[in-house]
Amino acid sequence: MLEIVQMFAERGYQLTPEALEILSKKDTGSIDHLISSLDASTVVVSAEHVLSLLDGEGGKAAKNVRTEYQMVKEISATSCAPEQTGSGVEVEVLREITGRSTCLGNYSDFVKYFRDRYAKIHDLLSRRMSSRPIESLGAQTAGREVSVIGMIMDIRNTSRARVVELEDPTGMVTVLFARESPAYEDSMLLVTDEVVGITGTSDGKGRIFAKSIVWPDLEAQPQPLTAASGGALFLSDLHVGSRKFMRETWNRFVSWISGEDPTGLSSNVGCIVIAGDIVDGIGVYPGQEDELEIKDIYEQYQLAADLISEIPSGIKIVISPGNHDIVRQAEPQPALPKEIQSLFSSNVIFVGNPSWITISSRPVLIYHGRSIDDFVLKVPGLSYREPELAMVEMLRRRHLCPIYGNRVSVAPEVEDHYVIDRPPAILHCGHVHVVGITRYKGVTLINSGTWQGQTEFQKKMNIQPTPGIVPHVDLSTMKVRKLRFT
Ligand code: D5M
Ligand code: FE
Ligand code: ZN
Repeated sequence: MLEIVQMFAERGYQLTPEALEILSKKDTGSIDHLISSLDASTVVVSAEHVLSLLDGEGGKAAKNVRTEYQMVKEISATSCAPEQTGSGVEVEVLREITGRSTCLGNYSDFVKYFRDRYAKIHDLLSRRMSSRPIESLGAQTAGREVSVIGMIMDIRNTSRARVVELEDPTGMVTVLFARESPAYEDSMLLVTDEVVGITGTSDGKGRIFAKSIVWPDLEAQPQPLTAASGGALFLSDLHVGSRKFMRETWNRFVSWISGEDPTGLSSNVGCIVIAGDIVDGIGVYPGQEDELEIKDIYEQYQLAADLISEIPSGIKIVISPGNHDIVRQAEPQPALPKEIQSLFSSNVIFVGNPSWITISSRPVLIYHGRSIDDFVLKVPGLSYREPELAMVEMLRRRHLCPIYGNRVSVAPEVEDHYVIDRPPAILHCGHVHVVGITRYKGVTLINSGTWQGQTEFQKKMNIQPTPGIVPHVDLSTMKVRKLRFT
């Protein structure tokens, strides 16, 4: 027992008695493995930590991302046993932008937007570290260890260091990550416009030699005690109207959800969330015209409404928009317009992008996921093949779209709607057309793939979609299954 406590203490962790109890039954090798997968921000290792990490044994380790993986079994839609029966789950919309947009795009809007982002994330970071205002880094701090919280204004590389300009409401400081310093590798993960904490040695002349970075991150979430029941399905990127929309695969899904399902799993589904790109739209990318089966966007929505009406009407359906939908491109995007909504049946609930809802009391954060394009471009180790790892980066930063002014155009609302101020039970994205599922700090991350085969455009971009796979979440156990309809 003492040996185990020592193994953790040597690496800077404390153990709760419950965690020690569980670990006392494990061999040294697996304990060692567990320690190495702990998040650096953890101080006290609890039983929940240990259980969630043991749960992830056999998972893969990402290059730059410390995540907790849960192996998700891939099973065919006809070979799984139901956990329970009974649908009728409650769906509630908590927060979304529709009708509340305040942005005019003035200079003062940008100032307010970034101030709000800073204030919100500063609050989250302040729970994990104490910091001082940048303006207080005068000559008297020379040679002393200091901590500050700031927004990353610029990142550049020199032959010897990564150089970051950090700003808070009181001033700017230059942070240096020397190539040989332990924080150098972590500094590769920094992106512009995110808010982080930095600890290092001040030179008293406006520079800090960094020792460590603190991200706002999530605390590991224990499994919530609230009882939830039923099942939910997560879909996105139907791209109705595209020649590549997979009608037969959809028909198989509709048959299954309508009860042609010997296992009965479908009968507990009470809610289906669709996270954007309902239709293919028009003029979204060069040469799209040639790939459209339906060239009128209203007709595309009419067909989408017909296809969705094939789902039994007792199931609640939540639709949020994406970049192919008929709403403003700047995010946050409002819900689909009323004239489009009127095409759909009454079991459909329309929300903006992003949105917070609850399904059977589980908080769900829905975001189409355009920022994944920027993450993949800027953070080493991320790719379109594993969109769930980019989603982990959202949680680590407590922000859905930290990088400002790249591919995603975010409107400067007075409030930053992209801050993840509390942990969702589920973060649901799409956009990438690749199914990706993982668990991070107790949050279930789902990227729900697509119903569109590979387009010529995606072929050129080397994007290999995984269409016709539906993630199913059992809301009582939070177990995720992938149902394959191809
Ligand atoms: O996005 C479908 C996929 O295509 C998704 O992985 C992003 C990728 N994509 C979209 N636009 C671009 C550009 N301009 N360059 C590179 N990759 C891109 P969807 O939103 O469904 O079209
Ligand atoms: Fe899409
Ligand atoms: Zn998209």
